[in-house]
Amino acid sequence: MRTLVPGLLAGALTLAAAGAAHAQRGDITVSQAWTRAVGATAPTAAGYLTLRNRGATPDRLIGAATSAARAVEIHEQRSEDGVMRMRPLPDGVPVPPGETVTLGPGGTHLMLVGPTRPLVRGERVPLTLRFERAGEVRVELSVEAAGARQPAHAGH
Ligand SMILES: [Cu+2]
Repeated sequence: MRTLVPGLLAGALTLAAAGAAHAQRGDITVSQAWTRAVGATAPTAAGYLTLRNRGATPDRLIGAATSAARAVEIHEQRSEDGVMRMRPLPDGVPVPPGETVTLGPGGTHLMLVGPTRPLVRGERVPLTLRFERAGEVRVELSVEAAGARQPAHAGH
């Protein structure tokens, strides 16, 4: 994944409306929010995004919700004895000051449990993230192809 020039990122965020693939609230910015297309009967869908803490105080992603799924859990995924396993992260995801944390394939991710409808490639799925300090941040997951390994607009 290419890295955005900080100045350009700040400019882009100023223009971003609430509910876009980029969002900002307080010291927290959210970008590269995406998921994959799934059918109506899929038990789960994964959500990925990049979190940045521009402030001087630690924050933490503690929850999320979307109308497109029954629940959203925060999972970590790791290989144990050669087997990939997922488990919920009850304490959420720390976002230390000045750092960027990426939730992506093969690692920490959001798990949309029980999608309430098909997720169609090209659409955007509203998602509300809840942070310990920054509060609620509304963003949209862009729905990529079923086998996508990264968002189509990575590098914008
Ligand atoms: Cu999971």
